[in-house]
Amino acid sequence: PQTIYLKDYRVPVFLVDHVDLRFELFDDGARVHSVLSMRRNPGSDSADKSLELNGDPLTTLESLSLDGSELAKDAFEDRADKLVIHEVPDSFELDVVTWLEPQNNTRLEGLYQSSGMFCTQCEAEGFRCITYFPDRPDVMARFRTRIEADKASFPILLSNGNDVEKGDLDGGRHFVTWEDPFPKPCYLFALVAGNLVEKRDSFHTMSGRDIDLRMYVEPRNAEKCEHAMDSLKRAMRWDEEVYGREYDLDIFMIVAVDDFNMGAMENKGLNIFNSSCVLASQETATDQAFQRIESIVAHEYFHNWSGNRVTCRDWFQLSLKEGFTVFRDSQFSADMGSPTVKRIEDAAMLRTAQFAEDSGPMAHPVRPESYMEITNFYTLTIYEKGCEVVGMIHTLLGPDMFRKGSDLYFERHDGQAVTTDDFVRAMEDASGRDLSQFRLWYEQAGTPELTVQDEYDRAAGIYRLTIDQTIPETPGQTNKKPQHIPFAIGLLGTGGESLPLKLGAGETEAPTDRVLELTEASHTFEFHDLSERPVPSLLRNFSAPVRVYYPWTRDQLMFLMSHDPDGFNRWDAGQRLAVDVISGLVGETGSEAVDSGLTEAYRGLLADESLDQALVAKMLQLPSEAYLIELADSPNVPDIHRAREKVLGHLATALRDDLLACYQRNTVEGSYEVTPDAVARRSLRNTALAWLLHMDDEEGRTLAESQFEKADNMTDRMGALRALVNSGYEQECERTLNAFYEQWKDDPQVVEQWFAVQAGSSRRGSLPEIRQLMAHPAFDWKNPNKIRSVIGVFAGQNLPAFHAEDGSGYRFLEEQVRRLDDSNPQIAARLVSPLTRWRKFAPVHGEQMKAALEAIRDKPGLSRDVYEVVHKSLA
Ligand code: DPP
Ligand code: ZN
Repeated sequence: PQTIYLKDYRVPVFLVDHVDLRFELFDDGARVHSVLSMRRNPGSDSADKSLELNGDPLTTLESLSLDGSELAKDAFEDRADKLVIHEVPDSFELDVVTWLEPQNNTRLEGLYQSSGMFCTQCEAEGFRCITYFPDRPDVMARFRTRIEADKASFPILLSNGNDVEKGDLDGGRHFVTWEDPFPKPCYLFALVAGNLVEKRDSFHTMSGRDIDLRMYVEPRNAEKCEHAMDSLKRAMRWDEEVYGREYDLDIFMIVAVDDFNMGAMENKGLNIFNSSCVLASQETATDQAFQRIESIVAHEYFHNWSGNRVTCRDWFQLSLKEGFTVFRDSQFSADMGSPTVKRIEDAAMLRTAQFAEDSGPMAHPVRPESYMEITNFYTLTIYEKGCEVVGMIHTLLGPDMFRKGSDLYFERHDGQAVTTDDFVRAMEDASGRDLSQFRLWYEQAGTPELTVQDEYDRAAGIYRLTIDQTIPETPGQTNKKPQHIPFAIGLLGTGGESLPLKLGAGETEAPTDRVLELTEASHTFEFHDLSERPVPSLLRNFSAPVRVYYPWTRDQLMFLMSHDPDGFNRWDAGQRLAVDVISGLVGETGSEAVDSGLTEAYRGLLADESLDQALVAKMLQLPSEAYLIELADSPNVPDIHRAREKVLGHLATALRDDLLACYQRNTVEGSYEVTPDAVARRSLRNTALAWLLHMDDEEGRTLAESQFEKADNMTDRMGALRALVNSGYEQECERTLNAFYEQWKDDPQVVEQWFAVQAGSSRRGSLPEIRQLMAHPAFDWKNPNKIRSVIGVFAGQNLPAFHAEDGSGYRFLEEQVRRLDDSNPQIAARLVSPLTRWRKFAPVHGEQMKAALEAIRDKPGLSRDVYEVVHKSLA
């Protein structure tokens, strides 16, 4: 496969002004008539007379005419993935007719069928599977789309924009025509045809327009739309208030489909969602799912401005829309719930998974320099690190200047396809700040490492912090330059009070919170007028996506856990303490004691009702195995698992009565609500239950069984089931799993949760048990959610089983990837990810992981998607 480079970017030679599409949908295929109004791009200096369009080997070209005349066979060349017309005038109309087989499209790119309905996924390069087209985001056109299908089977026919015409046709068929007045890249094109029910609502915009909101779902899901619709309305209001962005079309539609590679897609006016990211009811979705749905609905909606009105020039700029939009949805979620908890969740995910990506063979900058297959670059680096980069601009500029910058960005680039550099320039121009060094965040891969040293000069009353910055090497990048890092800090006195941060000797008024700006490889900051040695609170609110090394003592960490006014750092201190305690036990086989300081800190948390319970619920979660592995050098996963289990067992035993009291106290009265407080209470209860069952406590078992019976919501039902699954109560677990399945077997979203709770459990998810799940009638090789909930969860969460000493977990994944590579390469390439970091692990594991990668590499006919991941990992 070919590598594509950013440095090779050239403006398109031909532009498309208008696209007229006509889809004839049949049981055995679809015919697509496309009329393109094209002209030479005045901005291109190429004199090339030939026209190149992208295509796909699975699409059949039926006819091709230019300005009304059918092209002779020698006038063009139909290569598998490209159509070259040897000579075209400066302005012309091109008629293309293609034939596709959506019913056989298992890649789920382009036009395909999912549970009988037709739907599309065109980002990044799916439109070329539908018709021949200059499939690149800087070609923006107006689309008119007519869809024809059998009326009884496909009463609902949708595309982007407004429906302008509809009517009946012969043979029981009908049509609807849609027109989208906004020019857009073809990756935002969408079509849906199905037998769907419609849920309607409306939104009154800030300028007084009424927008028609519609959700389309399969009839069995009719009662699962309310939460998404409410979330949508909150997101629309929020974007008006916080960013001044109003919706632009008269209709906004959301469709739920079961078979979907991604979480959701922001097609103009017609967002398509993976069912699991949009459908919810109290009975079937957990609190976490409710929150995830709210944020994804908002994310896709926010793309209407950050992505659709202003789009990407090329796919190297993907983070332009994704980083910014994730930042926007994070702000939104923070505003809707608990900002501290949201920050903790985002940072935990980043530190666990993005840091891992950034130190592995697939590490790439937020704006990559090259790729083979762009779908491999929908990564945590593009999304989550990209979000952090935008967040740092927000921190450096402050909210008002940031808003000025975003206003300027939208105004200056409305209707254009632009670059991350254009975004930064708008921020600079609006604020007057120089972000030239800051741009390195887009160019350099790798997680910066900050080493912090301090000294206290009692006689002078000065406390000095020295911060050294280095950025590790990543594939293709060495000798990196220091980056511009906002480093938020505070200093605490022995009584826990916040001390003024006087950076100059004469400073009288000084804040107790400061954002230090690091720009050099080393900086020393002096804080004056301090009569005692302070405890530093570093990188408050996780102000930059970096690793911080400072020799905290356990006493300092316990102090910060209970005194730091920065909620994020309180949590972080607890995590660091737990990491320290668990790491100290890794590989030990004796009966080493668990630090009583940790036990007492947790006891304090469990008892203290004056604390924000949402924060307490987060603080009670021990660092995940994945995070512990990420932090370790040459980790031995089974050893880490045992050490963590040991600490968990110790805490659960020592705190038994506190856990029972916490469980009883946090009963949620009244009707089900997804408020931060109610979510926190359910989380505390379910954590207490999990810990009790972890040590097979009889009272805990009784509580779990009765909670399972009585639960009126999925959070509590799943909490009880999960606790039983991870306990030694095999019979009770079996009975509960069966009861759960019997009750919910007709609901795919719930069955996916049932798969995941087993596949992710180190007690229930042994390899033979995983194979049984895959043999279960509800498992479906064509459905990405099923693959993710069994194979993905096994390899990503059931870490001791995946990393079994005998290599069986690795060989299992190898087998599944090879199998999936033919039918759905995008999902196959994602599944490879846990193997890619083979160099990190102890050699006994690493060598076997490498062997699995080699076996995948040697599969005949390997897809480009998997090829890229495997070759880069082995390089
Ligand atoms: N649908 C994906 C997202 O919203 C890709 N754009 O992030
Ligand atoms: Zn997105």
